[in-house]
Amino acid sequence: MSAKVALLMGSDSDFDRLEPCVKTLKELGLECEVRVLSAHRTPAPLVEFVEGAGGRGVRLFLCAAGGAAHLAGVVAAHTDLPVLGIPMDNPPLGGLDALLATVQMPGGVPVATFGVGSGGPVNAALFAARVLALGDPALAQRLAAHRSAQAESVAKKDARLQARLG
Ligand code: RP5
Repeated sequence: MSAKVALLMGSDSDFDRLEPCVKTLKELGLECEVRVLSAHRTPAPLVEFVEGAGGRGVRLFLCAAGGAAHLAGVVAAHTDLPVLGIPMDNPPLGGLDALLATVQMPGGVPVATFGVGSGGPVNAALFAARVLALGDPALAQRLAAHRSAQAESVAKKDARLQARLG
């Protein structure tokens, strides 16, 4: 069974900002289950999903939530798989609330927390791929190609800037 990632979000209102995460996972060839499941609004279906995920080949959870963001912590409380938390930058507090709720876990309940804003969802996807690449040489090669392409794109941007500056 190939390794799968589960991307959970607390609300469909989070999805637009998570599309770059899904896109990055797809570019790297990772299979992904994407679900709206809330620690607060659908607690029982969330736990059912988490408890069944390992049996379906899920090897890692990405959990995105805003506000009082308990999603990643609740998932981590119900699994031994790695949990990556993505705090969403919702109004009125701009994501500081979600960042603190996701990062400040009690000892014994690990959640690797990513940044607030557009970098967080992409970096969480890349980090998930790096973890899974430890046991998947083909994925490791795709990650290396992705990093090279990124460097080339920055070099092109620099060349354009130099041309503009004369
Ligand atoms: C969180 O509450 C969700 O992750 C979302 O960021 C936030 C607001 O949800 P909606 O009221 O937009 O459904 O659980």
